[in-house]
Amino acid sequence: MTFRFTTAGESHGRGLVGVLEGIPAGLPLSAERVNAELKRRMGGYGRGARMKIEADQIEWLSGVRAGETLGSPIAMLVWNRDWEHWQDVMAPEADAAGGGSERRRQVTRPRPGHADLAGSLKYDRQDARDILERASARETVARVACGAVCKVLLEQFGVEIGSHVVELGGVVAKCPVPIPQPLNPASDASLVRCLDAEAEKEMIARIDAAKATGDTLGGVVEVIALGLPVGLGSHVSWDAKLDGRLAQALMSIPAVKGVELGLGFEAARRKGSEVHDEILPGLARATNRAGGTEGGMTTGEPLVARVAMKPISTLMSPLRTVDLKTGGPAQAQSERSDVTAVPAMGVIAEAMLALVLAQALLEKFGGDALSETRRNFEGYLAQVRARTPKGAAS
Ligand code: EPS
Repeated sequence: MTFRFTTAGESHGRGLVGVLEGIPAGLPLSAERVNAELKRRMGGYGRGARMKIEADQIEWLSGVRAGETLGSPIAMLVWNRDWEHWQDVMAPEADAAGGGSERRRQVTRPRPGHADLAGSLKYDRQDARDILERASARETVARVACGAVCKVLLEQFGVEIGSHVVELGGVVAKCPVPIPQPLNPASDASLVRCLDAEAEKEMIARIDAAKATGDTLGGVVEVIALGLPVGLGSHVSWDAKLDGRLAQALMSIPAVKGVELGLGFEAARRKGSEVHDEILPGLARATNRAGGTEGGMTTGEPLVARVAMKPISTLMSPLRTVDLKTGGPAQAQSERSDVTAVPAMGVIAEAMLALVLAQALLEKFGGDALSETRRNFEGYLAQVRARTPKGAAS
């Protein structure tokens, strides 16, 4: 079965839909589990008023029966509570109050950094709302729902995914060594999902200061997957390489401008002897500077990615722009928004990591039913174990 997922929905439309195909039959699944991830996405200090309106929860539309997947497409719907206030503006019918020349809440002063300008020109729209409604990070609700299902699948194979904020508004956190396990209960306990209490205080102070001046802040999140088997992904073709697929998935998160695996850019500054992870008896590694992939395949070490998010482009003290209606200089439109969404981006990055890893796992082990996937997985692990040199620690 081909693995694929897609989302539909506008930020202030009726709701968001996620469709996920290729998950084997027999995976135990509950709405509670998916909703717990949606709740995590809504959190974080620096979020705006919208998160007070919403209470994101899925309704199953298909693919699950009596608490187990059927192997058919899994469709999930999340209603937008805020839609109630936008019904006329977002109505699909041409004669609705928000339609035609009477359109309300039009956006003609594109925000630098948002999809407003390029989208309006490309799609030939006079009202940038036709672009921003879909470009909004609200779409990530549906990604997180699909990612939550993938997390449940991965857990069946001993894989656990977590994240924490390592930088926000220029404040760099000291990362505890070792990172706490499990990771998410520790990071979720912090208002900014940061494991360094001193840095957390400073991050919160900077968010307050940015809010006071109508500004926004970016940051960096570290996302980690533990328990992966060696050999997911492949070296054989460019589009099979797991590192490339991870980078694409993580870069597709709104406002993300950079992705590093392991040492990332730092690896380019060091000598080879200070970069590569020596192989020890039992095929263990002395270090994990690679961040869990070599040659486009998992090494069996923790997968460690760092994801950099730019500050949100809706500024309450707006930047210069041009009014597309008049062609004259103007101040960019100010829509209600967040001061920062870096803590939430970590949850979204976990979902994207889970989607890519679940796809790679199912590519390798196949199976229409979970029992079949598991048999194939265990057979492969036995094969790898048999290759571990005799007498070595495993
Ligand atoms: C978001 C919902 C949005 C924004 C944010 C993310 O709600 P609203 O536009 O109604 O305030 O809070 O969207 C953006 C940052 C953006 O650039 O569009 C959400 O559910 O995550």
